[in-house]
Amino acid sequence: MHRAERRWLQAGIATLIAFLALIGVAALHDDIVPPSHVETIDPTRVAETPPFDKPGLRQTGPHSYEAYIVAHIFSFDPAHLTVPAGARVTFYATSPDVVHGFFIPGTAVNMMVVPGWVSSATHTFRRAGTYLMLCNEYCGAGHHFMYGAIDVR
Ligand SMILES: [Cu+2]
Repeated sequence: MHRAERRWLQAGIATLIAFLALIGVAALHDDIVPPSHVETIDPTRVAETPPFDKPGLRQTGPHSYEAYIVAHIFSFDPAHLTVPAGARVTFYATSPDVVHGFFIPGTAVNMMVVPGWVSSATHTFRRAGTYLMLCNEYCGAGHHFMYGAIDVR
């Protein structure tokens, strides 16, 4: 084998090992896990199905909240949430129409929102600030208008 060929092969294998190690660190240390698609919901009846008939934030403990989000073309309902710093928020999201994304940059919350399923992810907002909620699955002509914000105070 040519020396240059062996070097490229070694570089490729080293890159693969580095990526697998990063995935391992992300999964085990940073708590990044695949979004749970465990719960199902009739996508034609989202507006009548509790708790998605009244989307929004519910406080479940001194620092814990549940946020029920309906992602539809082309907005999130609700599009704006306010929580205190230190709040641990579990997001539950579903879609009555097409596949959307629910992504909060700077956090591990990044899930597909698939009609018929309830996706969930949890994040503790330790630092105050404004966090964006973005749809990162192209969902149609108004996709770029599909965003919201979480104010952490
Ligand atoms: Cu969308």
